[in-house]
Amino acid sequence: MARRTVADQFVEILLAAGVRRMYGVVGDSLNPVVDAVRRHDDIQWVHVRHEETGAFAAGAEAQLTGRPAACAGSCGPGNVHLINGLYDAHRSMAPVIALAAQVPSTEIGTSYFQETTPGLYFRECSYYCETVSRPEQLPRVAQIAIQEAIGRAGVAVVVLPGDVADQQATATYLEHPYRLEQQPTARPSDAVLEELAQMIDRARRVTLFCGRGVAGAHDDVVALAARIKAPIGFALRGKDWIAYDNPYEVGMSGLLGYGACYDAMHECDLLVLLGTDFPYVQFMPSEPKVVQVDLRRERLGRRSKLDLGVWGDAGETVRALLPRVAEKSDSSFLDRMLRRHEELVGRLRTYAEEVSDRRPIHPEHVASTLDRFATDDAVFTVDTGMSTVWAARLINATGRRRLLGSFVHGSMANALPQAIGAQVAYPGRQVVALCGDGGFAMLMGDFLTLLQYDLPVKVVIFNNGSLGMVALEMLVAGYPPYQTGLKNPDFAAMARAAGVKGIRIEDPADVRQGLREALETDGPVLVDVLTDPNALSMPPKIKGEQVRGFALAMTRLVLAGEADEVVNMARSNLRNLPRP
Ligand SMILES: Cc1ncc(C[n+]2csc(CCOP(=O)(O)OP(=O)(O)O)c2C)c(N)n1
Ligand SMILES: [Mg+2]
Repeated sequence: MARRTVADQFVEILLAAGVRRMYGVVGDSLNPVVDAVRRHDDIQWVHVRHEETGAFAAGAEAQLTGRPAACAGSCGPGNVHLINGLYDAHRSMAPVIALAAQVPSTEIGTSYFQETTPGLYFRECSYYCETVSRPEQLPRVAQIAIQEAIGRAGVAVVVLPGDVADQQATATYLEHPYRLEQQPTARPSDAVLEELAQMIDRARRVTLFCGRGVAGAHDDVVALAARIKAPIGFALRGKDWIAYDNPYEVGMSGLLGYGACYDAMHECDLLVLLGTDFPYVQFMPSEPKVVQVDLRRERLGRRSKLDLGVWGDAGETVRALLPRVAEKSDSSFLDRMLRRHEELVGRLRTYAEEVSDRRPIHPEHVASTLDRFATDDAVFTVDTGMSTVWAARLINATGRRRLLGSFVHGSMANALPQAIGAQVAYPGRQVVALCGDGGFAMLMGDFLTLLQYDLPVKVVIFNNGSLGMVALEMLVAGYPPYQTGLKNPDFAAMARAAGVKGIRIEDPADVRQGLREALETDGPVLVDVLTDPNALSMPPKIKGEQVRGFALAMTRLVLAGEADEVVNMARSNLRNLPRP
């Protein structure tokens, strides 16, 4: 019988915890683990071209499936490369087990070739990071790592020297059926529920603002809104869970927000935050009373003054609250917000329609066409940058679709790697990556992973020849855009040279046909759409100083002899130019 190694034991423990994939790049110190993966049927090694991609992909898989996923990097540089993706996974609450291989245990502490100290640099992007220095230690370290990842929802790192991984497994491990689906009910105490019910009963205008914590509670939240005549707004991470089949929806707040959400949050007299850690205090109102409901007690009150902090699961709280609150009869606030929302969103839709034949191609047209043609259960991954704006506003939730981005960590180049994780986990599902040209080029090597595994991801590049979002930030802050231009290849030709179908769209008349063809193709496709570099987006509410900043930047451009640029910018953005 073959020798059972520490690496085998590690893989078996991962399997028992529901891990089905390990994303990474092989390397000397990792060989025992890679070989153990090879010898076990139910776990697959997914060979990426950059470890950062592996970490993003594992994070995406974990977010979509709810099961832990794993990634791995060889000693030193191999696992240093994991870092940015792990930050994203950790901050997105994705249970990811990262294996950081280490130099031989006898060499640790000697400045050996490739030696690093993972415990130092994974500290901030994990709940747990421990080194296994003897075979007997592995079972419990692996077990604890998994518990930390699934229990606290984040990253756990196991540091394993190659020589230890290759030793005979000695200790037996503590068997433990993980029962990943179990979820305890966390219902607030009766006293707190009663207090909240009274606050709602006393209020005249209530707004509900939802985050990711309302996942699974759609119908309950909508029922509460119906009962208390409350508009429902959301943060981007709440969109998938609440922005469909919802007659009370008033859109999204935040820098990328749209619709009447901002108004509903500011004009209510009681704002109820449900399962959201929405980060921007600038968008929080100061007038209304504020209640926050969150399962994570440490998060209560960290973004806004609170009149009541409720420790509990959002869905449980809403369900327990429903029979306790009185039905409101006055729906004038709700009606007003819904009317305003319809008007604002109508404008957004009409705009995307009106610009459909504009040259250069307007990105809104591309996003809304994708929304129209994509399947009902598609997974969209969106790059940090303007793609996130277009998706947030124009890709509609259906209850079955998922929208993944780097919404908390805010890293570029996330969309392609996340699409890889999504497609590997769901081979039959439509996966569409909305990429910036800057973001795509940043981890472009992993386009080849689509080829490697024939992953049918549809990569749509919003090729505006610019680090567009930063150009906008510069303008708003009063700097003329500098070092934001990108000289790009014909990405579609590049894809074809790599053996992948490539479609280049330069003419607005080809957008519909090109995207439809891409979505209908069986294998991977890259669609390179030349989009308007001047398409900017403004937050729903703009401060006076930002307007002045924008004006100032325009003036500077004129003074620098770039008046044409200003005219182009204004032409492209008549809809968006802020009104002081
Ligand atoms: C790793 C990383 N580097 C830099 C940034 C700062 N940043 C945010 S968006 C952006 C520009 C993205 O450009 P592109 O991908 O072309 O998207 P666009 O905004 O043009 O649609 C930059 C540089 C970041 N968020 N992450
Ligand atoms: Mg760009």
